[in-house]
Amino acid sequence: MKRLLIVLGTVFLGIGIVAGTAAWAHWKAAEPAVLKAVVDGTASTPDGELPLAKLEMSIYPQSSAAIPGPALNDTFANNAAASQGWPFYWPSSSIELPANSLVQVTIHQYDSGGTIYNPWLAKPQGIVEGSYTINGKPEVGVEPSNVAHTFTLHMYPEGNQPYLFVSVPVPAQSANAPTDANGYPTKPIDVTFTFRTGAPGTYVWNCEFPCGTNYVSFGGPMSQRGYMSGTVTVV
Ligand SMILES: [Cu+2]
Repeated sequence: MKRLLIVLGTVFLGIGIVAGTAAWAHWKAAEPAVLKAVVDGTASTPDGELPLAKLEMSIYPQSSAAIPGPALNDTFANNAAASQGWPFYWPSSSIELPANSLVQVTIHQYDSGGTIYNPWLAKPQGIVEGSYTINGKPEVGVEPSNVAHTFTLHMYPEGNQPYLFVSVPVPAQSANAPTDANGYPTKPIDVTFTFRTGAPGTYVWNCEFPCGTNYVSFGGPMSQRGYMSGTVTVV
């Protein structure tokens, strides 16, 4: 009986330490400032005239003197990001969009890439038809072997929110693209796309290209809010 109590005590202590560490890590990893899509006129749609909001983001292969990267209140993540060169979305992974609007996103892409596991994600999904362009040219997708990252916006596994799913691939910079003093390609690849928001809701987004570390390259930046995942609030 005494031994059983000791075993149980040890198990509960272990659970307590794990839960405590998770709560601590969550509290430390405070979200960056919210990046808001700004309404800039209207656009005509099959549903009539809707507000047109615009949002710009960049993707960098690693931080530099010019672009410090996500400043998380998390020394472990910051150190790993610096030593392993984590890529990140910039200037924020916390996004706010207006409800019942068209949202035009432009991503300035500076990172290299490779082959994505699921070729379905090398094509844009859930966007206004024909709105996907690369450097201003209409495209239907990216070669699955030439993807750098994706911006994949989706729902929590709950049924009480307006449906919203958007996934867009961004192509890789070529390995021999000329770079600047910060080590970034001198010219970004600009990807634009437009999608429609519905009623207010809270969503998450993440990258679906294996750009991280550890198991199937889905660790590190891939599992860290602020780098390759974040939140989307439709208000
Ligand atoms: Cu990525």
